[in-house]
Amino acid sequence: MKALVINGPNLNMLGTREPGIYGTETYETLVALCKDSGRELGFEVVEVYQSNHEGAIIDKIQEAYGSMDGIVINPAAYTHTSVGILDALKAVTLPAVEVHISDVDAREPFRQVSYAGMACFARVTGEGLAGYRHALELLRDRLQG
Ligand code: CA2
Repeated sequence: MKALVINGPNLNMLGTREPGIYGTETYETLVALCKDSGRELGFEVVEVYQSNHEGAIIDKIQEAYGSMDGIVINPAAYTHTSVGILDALKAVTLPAVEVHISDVDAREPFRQVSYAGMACFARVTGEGLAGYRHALELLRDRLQG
């Protein structure tokens, strides 16, 4: 089993600002958490990718076709705007889980809209960084059928 974890814009800033919403842990901690959790859950590969650019995220999703078994994605702000990311997820037909650190449904109305989520079989919100482990667990269960 090979998983690709994708993080969208500004998530590389974790731990530097807005600790009340996103916590105090850094992006490096998140990468380590994904890799460690993935290993424990039985994944052979967990690649963790971050970009601030919509097109780069779309390229990465396309590259996963044929080389990865599933995707965990936090598209960050692009969650609420990007039909391009939705279309890429639909095009590759890989099982995908949407994850958000904060409880997006309890925040501003514009954060309660998710385009990417329409191509995902599961959604994890409001669990902080631990939500990435939960998302990988849901992906593992789906892949192991
Ligand atoms: O809760 C989430 O995971 C979000 O995807 C995070 C996005 C936000 O636009 C979504 O509505 C919900 C923002 C990520 C920005 O992360 C920062 C981290 C530290 C400092 C500033 C921003």
